[in-house]
Amino acid sequence: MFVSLLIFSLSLLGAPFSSLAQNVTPLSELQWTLTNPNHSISVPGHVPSQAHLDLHDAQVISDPYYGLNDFNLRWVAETNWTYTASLASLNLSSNATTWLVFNGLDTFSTISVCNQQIASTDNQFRQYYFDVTKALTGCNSPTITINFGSAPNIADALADTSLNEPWKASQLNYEFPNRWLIRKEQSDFGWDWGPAFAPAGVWQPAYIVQLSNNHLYVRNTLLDIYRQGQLNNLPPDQTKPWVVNASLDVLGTIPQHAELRIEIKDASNKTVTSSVAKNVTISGGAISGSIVVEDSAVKLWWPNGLGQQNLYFATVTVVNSGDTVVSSTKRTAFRTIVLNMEPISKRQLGQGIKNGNNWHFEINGHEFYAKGSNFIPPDAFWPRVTTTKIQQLFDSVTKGNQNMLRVWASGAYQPDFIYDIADEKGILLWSEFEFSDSLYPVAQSFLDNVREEAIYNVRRVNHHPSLALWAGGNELENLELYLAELYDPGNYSRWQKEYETLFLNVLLPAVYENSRSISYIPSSTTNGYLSLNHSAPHPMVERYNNETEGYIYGDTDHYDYDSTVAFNLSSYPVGRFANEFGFHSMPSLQSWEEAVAPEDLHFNSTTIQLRNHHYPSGSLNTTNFANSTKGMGEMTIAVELYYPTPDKADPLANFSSWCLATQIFQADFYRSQIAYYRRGSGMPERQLGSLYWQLEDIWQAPTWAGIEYSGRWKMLHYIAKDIYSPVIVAPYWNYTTGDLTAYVTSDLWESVNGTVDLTWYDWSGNVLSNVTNGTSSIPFTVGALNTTKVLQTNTESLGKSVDLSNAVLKMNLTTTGHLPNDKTLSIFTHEFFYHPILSLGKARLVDPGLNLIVNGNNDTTSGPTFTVRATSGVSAWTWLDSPSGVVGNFDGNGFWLVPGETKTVGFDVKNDTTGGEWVKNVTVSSLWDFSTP
Ligand code: BMA
Repeated sequence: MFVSLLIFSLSLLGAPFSSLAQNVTPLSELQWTLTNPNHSISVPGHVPSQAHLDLHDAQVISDPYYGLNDFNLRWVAETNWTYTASLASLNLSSNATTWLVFNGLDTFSTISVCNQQIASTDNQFRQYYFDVTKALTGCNSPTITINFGSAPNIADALADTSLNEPWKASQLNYEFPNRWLIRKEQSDFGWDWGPAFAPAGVWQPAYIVQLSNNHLYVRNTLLDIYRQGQLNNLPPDQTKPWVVNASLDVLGTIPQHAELRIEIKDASNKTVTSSVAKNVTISGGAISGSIVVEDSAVKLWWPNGLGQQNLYFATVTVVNSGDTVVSSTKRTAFRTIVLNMEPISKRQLGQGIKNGNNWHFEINGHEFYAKGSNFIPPDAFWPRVTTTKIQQLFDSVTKGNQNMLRVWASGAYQPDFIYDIADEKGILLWSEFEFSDSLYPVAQSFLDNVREEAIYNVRRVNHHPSLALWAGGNELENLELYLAELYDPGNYSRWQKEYETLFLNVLLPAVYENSRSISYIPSSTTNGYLSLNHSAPHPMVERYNNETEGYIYGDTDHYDYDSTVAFNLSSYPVGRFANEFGFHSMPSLQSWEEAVAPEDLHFNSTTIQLRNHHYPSGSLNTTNFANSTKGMGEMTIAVELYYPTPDKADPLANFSSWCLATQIFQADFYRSQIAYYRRGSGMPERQLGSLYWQLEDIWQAPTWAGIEYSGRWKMLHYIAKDIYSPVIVAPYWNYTTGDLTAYVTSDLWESVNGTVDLTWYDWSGNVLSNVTNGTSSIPFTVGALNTTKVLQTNTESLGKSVDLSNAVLKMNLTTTGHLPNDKTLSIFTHEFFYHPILSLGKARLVDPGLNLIVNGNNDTTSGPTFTVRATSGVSAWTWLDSPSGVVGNFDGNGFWLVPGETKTVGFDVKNDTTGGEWVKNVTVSSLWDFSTP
């Protein structure tokens, strides 16, 4: 049924209702039809939606994620699609101006109303709005038609005609080519973790807006909250009051003498302040002004684990002669977040920090350790990404002890609801413009298009306290410019100039001219700037490779698919911040079963190989198994190097064990790196962040993800949760020299005392009394954001008295302290089992004799818990597995046990289709089970 939304504005000054201000109808309420060019397909369509989703709903195509549909459905991407609807039901007023407002069209559309062409669009990331009053005049049976051209075909056509083709050798190609020529989600054309559907449709909400005379419609709201005097990228003076700068982008004509009123309310609806804005300006369809809010009037917003997420509501109202014209309310908060890239100070040098520049975030003036991962598009089809899905995903983020996600630069700008959830949960979103792994065109029309996209999105999301940073794009300075210099030195200055044109001259001003609260970097991985001068025409001069020997600059990324060096600590980069690093693994059998036919469930079946896109085929070629085989081989080699290899009689059980084995290597490798980077907080590099690649899956495939498409946690997410605990103990082993140390590392903001118990066992669980300090209790004090050594020994000498293949060191830490901004005293514990032999495949594992007890099966409120006990040997990489039919996660997993030890964990159910029966089918295994039949 069609329901029209009548929005009245209630004056904050107490005036009575004004007359009809706006009539806003979501286009989702129309009856849409989707057709192909020859009308052989004509099915119900939706807004927001995409052609693939509507075709699947109408059963024209099967599930796009099933089997090899990534390849089979290319015809959908290569077809033009038309969405049509009648506007007859709308009762459009003839005394009003009528606008079409689209918050997102994907991508090449031609829009007609009453058979009159209104406009064409070519940017998925822009908001478009069109006055359609004339087209509707005298139109008896009004219709709207939106024709979407095939993005891959248009990109190819542009490539044929483009005079401004960026340098070819720099362009990483996945499946469909020429992605860099168009402003559409770059991973829609394929990526090394995802499919290539290149969908088309109205992917964001859209509206028909009717405005009677003198009324306005707010199409975008900018709120910028910063400390007086604050400048982008520089730490502000925290004693200054807050400035709340507001700016409304509107449709309609802003009255010349309009005022702006800004009211701030707290979460309980209590007014904090309400004042008329100063410095009001009206220009370019926007009205702007600001107020000052005293520091003491509001509470700060903090990220997860660092304090509370205090939220406020800001209402910005346009007032004309005492009457409210229009108002807009945004939920927001008070915080400063800065990426500090300033030179290392004398004070820092005095603390033992190596010279160079800083590269860390500061929240409300405090350094903190950024713990997290990289967030890719959660689905190949955005319209089916639900609030529930993101809430569950972000719950996993906070449960995983993460406080920051890097929103990777070639999906889409996140919709507001995703920032809203991050605001509530305290997840900082390092956000990026959508440019990745390519140089990009610099034709004027391309730059103008990008400028509009950037300004719209910067203004749209700036009110969210979770917004942590804007980065120009992914792997540009460190990879694209590096490749250009390496392979095309003769033209390097051209490529660098073009890069600066886009990333320093277009994107940087889009941030600096609309926000003072957010930092900007041109590239995700960067050595930072040589100079920053906000008054200069080009404020930022990049450092590039202008380095002084022995100094440390910038953030790092690290990928090494030669697993022989995976645990060689000297192969890890030393930098100030690790913004991505990783290795791929298989998803669980349960995830594979969602998407792959039973006969294809083996490691190198055609379907599984072709769903593995590391390494990408680089083209539309569906017979290129060579690259996939290489990626599958890397996983196999790593397992063979470090663990007993699965060898089960039942092929499905064997496949499942192999999937798990690849996850164990992945988790082991990431844990080693995270422990290393975190220890760097107390080392000369003063390393203050690790964000691994990648948080979650876009579909069911071998990827770097820690969370599978359904929400199921891989080994990685459990192990990351563990190693991101506030205070950790971890070993650091040079297996060539035998030098073994252990450090306690803390990201608390206060110094804490505690003990680490160290006990050597053999694999049967006997304490090795012949090892010096076979068992010992080491007291420690670890400073705020610091590390301290608790063990120094050598495994070569240890090997003289002990069979290293039959030895395990259990490290057990306990301390008490306060989480930042938390008055309650918490107990922090952490465990690490170290083995002085590189390959567990050569360790003298024994059957741990695992028992599993299900407690409180009938408890429907807190759910059951699971107690695991080892009875006869050390249980390595203990794995609780939940069956198909239930999605959720255990509180902990992948843990180790010595005989007699138990561990009890709960399970958080996200989706249960078994009516509780799943509990009976939970299983437990350990590394030992790989070699049992
Ligand atoms: C980096 C990322 C992504 C990529 C990942 C895995 O290159 O920035 O572009 O998917 O590693 O290869």
